Amino acid sequence: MDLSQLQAASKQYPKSPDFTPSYGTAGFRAAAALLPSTVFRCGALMAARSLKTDGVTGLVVTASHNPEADNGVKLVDPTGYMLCQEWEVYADRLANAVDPDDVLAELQKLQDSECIPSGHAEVMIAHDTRQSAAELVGAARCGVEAVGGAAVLCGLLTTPQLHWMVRQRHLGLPCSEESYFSSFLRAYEGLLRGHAASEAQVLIIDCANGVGGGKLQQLQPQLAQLGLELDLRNCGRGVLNEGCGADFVQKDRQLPLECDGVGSAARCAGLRLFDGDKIAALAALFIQSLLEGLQGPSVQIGVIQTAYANGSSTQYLRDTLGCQVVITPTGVKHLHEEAVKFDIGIYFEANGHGTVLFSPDLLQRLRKLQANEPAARDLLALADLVNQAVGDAISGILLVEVALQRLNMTMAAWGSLYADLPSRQLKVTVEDRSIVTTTDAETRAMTPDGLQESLDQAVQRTPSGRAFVRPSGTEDVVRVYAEASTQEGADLLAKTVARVVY
Ligand code: 16G
Repeated sequence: MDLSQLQAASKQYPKSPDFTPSYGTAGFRAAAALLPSTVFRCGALMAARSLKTDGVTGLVVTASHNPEADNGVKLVDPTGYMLCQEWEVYADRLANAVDPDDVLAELQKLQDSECIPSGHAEVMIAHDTRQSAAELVGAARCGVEAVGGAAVLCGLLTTPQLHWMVRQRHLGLPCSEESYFSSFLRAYEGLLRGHAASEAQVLIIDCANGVGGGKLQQLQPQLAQLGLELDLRNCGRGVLNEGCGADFVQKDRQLPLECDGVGSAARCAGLRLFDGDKIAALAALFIQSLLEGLQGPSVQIGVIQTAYANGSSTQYLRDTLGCQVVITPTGVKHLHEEAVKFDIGIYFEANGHGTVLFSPDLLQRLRKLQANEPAARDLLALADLVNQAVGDAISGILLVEVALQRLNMTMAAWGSLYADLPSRQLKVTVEDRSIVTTTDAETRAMTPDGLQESLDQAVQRTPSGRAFVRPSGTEDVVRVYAEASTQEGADLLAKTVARVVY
């Protein structure tokens, strides 16, 4: 790695002295104005990672569901997965280096401890629709180039699109946006051939005024030809994530803007919440139905959830479907890590983040069988339909469509696979969220002293009660989750726990 230009370039992106960025659930997030130094350094880091792995890495400038004024950066390994967790420590150290000398010293340390070879580094960079994107993409590019790497500017993309493209590069497969769309469409069409509903399906989608809206517009005509009409709301006129978006709908349990007057027969996210847990249940049911047609040894399905998963969904998956269920801490990286241990790993957080992963061994077996077994063909198409790099809302929508049509299932039938236990989420603003630490996949609080005991007492008083607290990884708050046999019980439990935290 050529570090000769680093200090000079780093001077253009000074870190404000009070800013102590921390690598959170999925990268760095903060008020956009604070981030140029962080993003510059992440550019340099991902160039180093590219050299270390001899592969192309990725970087996305986005703060997902945060407000427009925030921004952030997500880092992608050459496999298309998130940056490996061992390197998060380097990201933290670099982001907190006080000045250009310190940045150089940190990168030198990294170079030595990881034995970074010299060679050609390449980093693919994308961004969402936030106004601060241009400046931060410039900082990322400068960071890559400051250590002699090449930045490939991929423009406006969803995060999962960039993950997918990086993975395709790694596999030596076509990696353009066009191939992203065409591969999903091909798989979608294949799975519904001979099984499609007789009438066109209309789907209302809340695009949260973000990057996904434009992408769905690009898919709209081809999907309409395949019998799926997208009716896009919050598609760019309003403010990003304000009164809309999955996070808003799931946490606040409110209909998003532009969705008033949607008839109760219409299907859209928001009228009745079909959350990540419901998607996991549907995916597991659908996959089990496909596996019935497959000859040979049984296929191990694992469903990975977090503590936010509704208790009824876990019970349904375990007891009714007989799936193995694993609970991990919040954040896709944790679920993903467990999902790869199964032949088919289904992971969805309650907030909808998630995907279905097929193991390389299973894919190989399916490829051998596909000439004679329609079930193998279907499962292979499913692996193409569902983004294998990372959770992807666009691909998730298509998965749900296919599953409902293939299972011949109405929304009502899907909704009543199991009845959710009433739940409530609250967030508590505290001076320092890091005083709350947790264990057992975030289900128990370790600190501050006495918190877990008070929580246990409140839970014991609540029929079918369950509650936990955790520090958010994306906002300066502590989150509270409670569930109970009645809504009043869940509300009361959440309030009681919030008071204890406060
Ligand atoms: C990020 C994570 C998501 C997690 C959420 C939790 C990714 C791609 N995204 O959006 O998995 O559920 O943060 O946010 O990993 P919180 O820590 O603020 O509750």
